[in-house]
Amino acid sequence: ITTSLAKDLWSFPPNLKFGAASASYQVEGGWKDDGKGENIWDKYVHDHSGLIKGGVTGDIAADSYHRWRDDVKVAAKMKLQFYRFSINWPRILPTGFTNKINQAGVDYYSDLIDGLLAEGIEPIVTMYHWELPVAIQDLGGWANPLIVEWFGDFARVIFKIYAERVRTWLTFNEPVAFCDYGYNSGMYAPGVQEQIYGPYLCNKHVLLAHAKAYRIFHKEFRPRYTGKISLANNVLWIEPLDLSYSSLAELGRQHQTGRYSHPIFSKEGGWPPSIEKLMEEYSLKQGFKESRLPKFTRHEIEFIKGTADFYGLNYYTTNMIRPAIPGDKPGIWFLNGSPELNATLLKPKGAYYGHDDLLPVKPEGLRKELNWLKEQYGDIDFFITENGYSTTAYNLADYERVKYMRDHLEQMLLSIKEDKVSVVGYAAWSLVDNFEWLGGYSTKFGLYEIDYEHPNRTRTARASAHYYRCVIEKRSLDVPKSCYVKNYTHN
Ligand code: GBH
Repeated sequence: ITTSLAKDLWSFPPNLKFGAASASYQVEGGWKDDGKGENIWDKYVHDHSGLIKGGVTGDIAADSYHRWRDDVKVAAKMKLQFYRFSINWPRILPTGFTNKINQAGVDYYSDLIDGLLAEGIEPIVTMYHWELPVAIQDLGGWANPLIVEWFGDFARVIFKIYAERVRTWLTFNEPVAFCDYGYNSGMYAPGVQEQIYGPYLCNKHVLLAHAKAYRIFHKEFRPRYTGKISLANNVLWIEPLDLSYSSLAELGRQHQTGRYSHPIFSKEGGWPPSIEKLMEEYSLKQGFKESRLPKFTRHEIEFIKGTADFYGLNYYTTNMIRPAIPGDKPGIWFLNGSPELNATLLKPKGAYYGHDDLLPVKPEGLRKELNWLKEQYGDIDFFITENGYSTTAYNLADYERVKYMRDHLEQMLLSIKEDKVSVVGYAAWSLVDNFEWLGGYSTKFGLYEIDYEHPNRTRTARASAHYYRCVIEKRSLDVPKSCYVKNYTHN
């Protein structure tokens, strides 16, 4: 394989769009303004402030609920082609259900969408980036099969209001993260610690809810408005620590990524066969009468299969895998492994790190992941819905982030040019600094820095914002040296 690209191949294909992403709880604030209902993150953070670094909350965050015009302004300054943001479910439906629609919430996203369109920036909407209405969690949340209908109802409401102006939709952000962290380790909202069924019920219901929304969109809205819809999967690239573990690594990928991809993107549909077999054997061995991985009916398999117009992926990192040895504590994905696989995940050698030591930087993993996905699911369009680097302190000279972006864009170009993978979008995570879940405000992912001491939450360009604008303007990785240095002129 070619690992570095000849200069004349450094241009980006014209159909590839550049943008940035955010999520409602992480930036909006205004957590109880103007009739908004409570979501599970509002509650989780208020109830367990000890779990969040610095004891902070998302009550104000970047205050995008009031300062969305500043977000549009910085997106325009960077010449972004799209801005991916998410809709806070109970801001639109305060009870979680369709009995009550909160007009102020409707207007908020409507204004944001119009503001973006006025600048020629495409709005891309994530319908769920973890902001479940508390009332629905009280009924079991993602463990309750009725959520499929409830999410479908919510989807229909927002399609009705916004589908004329929004042409790219993502149902879910990283279901593997909110199912495993929310219903397994319980480190994320809603904080359910249940390793037996929780993450697998969530897995199945999310897939059905995704398919439900896809089918509503295609049947009731797409004929009038056109548009595309998919989901944003978290993809962790997994390498065998030793070549003899390569089939274990493959099983790991199927467990991490395949469970949320195979049912939608494969020709045959349903769970990845290797995982179905593994879960059945393991469950019987544990004394259960059947697999803990809930079965799909024939009808459900068909219902889910083929419900995506492209593949959305959030790529951050790569891990190594090896069989568990005595003393390992297999946990869940991203932490250290999985008990079902009897395997352990390790940090790769030779990686560099941002502030978040859970995310070792391995740009080559992006290319390997894209190749693997293409091999598994065919020659479809791929949209990189997140990719980003964390820094710690207030610091505008974020040259490591510039390097991170450059290195990942290079791997993306290699995929496109050498491996002939169709990549149609790249979203930098994130537009501005935001509430980094358990990391609070100590972990910073923004291209623009937020001044949390200032009531206006002033947005200031980092070096990476300047670099990204250069790349977007030139549509090439080959940018002048001046693009690599800090520049405040567009601030
Ligand atoms: C993305 O997840 C999210 O979509 C986004 O909201 C987030 O801001 C971004 O990454 C940066 O983290 O402290 O042990 O709970 C990426 C996958 C999974 C990485 C959960 C961090 C949490 C570690 N993330 N993991 S822990």
